[in-house]
Amino acid sequence: MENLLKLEPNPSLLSNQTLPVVNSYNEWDPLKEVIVGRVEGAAVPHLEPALLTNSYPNNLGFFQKYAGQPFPQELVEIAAKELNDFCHILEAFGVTVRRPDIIDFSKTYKTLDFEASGFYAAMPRDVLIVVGNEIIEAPMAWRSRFFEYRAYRSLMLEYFRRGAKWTTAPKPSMSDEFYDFEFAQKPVEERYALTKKGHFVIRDTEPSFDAADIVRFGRDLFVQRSHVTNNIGITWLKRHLGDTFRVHVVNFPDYNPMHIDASLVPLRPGLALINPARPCLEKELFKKAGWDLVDAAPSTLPDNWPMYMCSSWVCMNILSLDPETIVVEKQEEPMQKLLKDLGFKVIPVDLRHLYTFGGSFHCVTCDVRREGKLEEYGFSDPLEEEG
Ligand code: DAV
Repeated sequence: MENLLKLEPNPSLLSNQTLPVVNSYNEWDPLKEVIVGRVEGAAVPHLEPALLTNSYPNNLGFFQKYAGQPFPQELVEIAAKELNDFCHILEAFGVTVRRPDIIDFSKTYKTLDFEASGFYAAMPRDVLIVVGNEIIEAPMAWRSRFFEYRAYRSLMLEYFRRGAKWTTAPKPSMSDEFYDFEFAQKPVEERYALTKKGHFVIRDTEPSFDAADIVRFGRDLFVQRSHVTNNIGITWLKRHLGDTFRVHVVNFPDYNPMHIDASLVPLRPGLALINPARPCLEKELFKKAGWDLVDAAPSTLPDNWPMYMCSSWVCMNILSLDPETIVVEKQEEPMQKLLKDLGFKVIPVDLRHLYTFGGSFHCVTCDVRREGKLEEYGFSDPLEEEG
């Protein structure tokens, strides 16, 4: 099959190539430069509608207690150490590591539409996406994340001065009309039932997306509608990227959706992980393109581990150093075994305390530069225009 022939990377063509300052087309090509987030300065957001929707009911007490204050210091210290150690490991593999500025996110701010305090710069994946040679700042949908881009501005300016194409997608006003307050107040089961029918906490009044709702497979990008990504945001992305890229909307039986990178994770051309608890509804699309979808292994995390922002499926939120080498959390032995059985070299790294802040290796990074160029991996045009 012609499609499958295209799946082989050709290292000899790539090794001596001079890469543009920003260059990343997929999640697996050899990694050269990466931004790794920080927890220093992290603050606990107020229970705004979108956060209320995405947090789990047993965590409400934590948010009520700490809203507007710095994250408890002992949590910050241990997670900051894990991140620093992760950076050193990346450097040992020859990857250039960049970090955002340290900002005090507990400061309050006021726009013409709302008042809030901030969150953190721990998850560059949520704010930034590199599509080819362009770096895009995502609009974001939480009031507490409105100014998060500022932690990355000195890096963005540097990349821009060095020749990068830098875009900021329009930010929603985050005014009261943008959110469905009634939805956010409903009991969790009612919200899930409504989300199953296509109802989300943000409305379609203004474009919005988090970069982490998008996953890159070369020319083809997959995006999910979520509590932070709306249809008009997806339309903005499609129109902005034009014909060079194809944006496909995919769906998962995830009724509290926020970010696609614990649901669909490509590992190398022709192979992706999916989440067995919320299997992709468009499996056929991948099969037709010659891709195998493999179920991720569940996390080993104890049930009582504090998880304020995400599920334990972040065990599949890995970072690929190249199509053969993957960073996996040190205590996620079943995930490690699965990947080894699939032929990967696994690098186990501690990051469990970072889970408490809402993510793992993919979330805490933004790959600014990978070797490689624009390729197709067997997919066809999206069937119908959405949004
Ligand atoms: O499964 O809870 C994880 C991604 C967080 N940025 C989840 C989504």
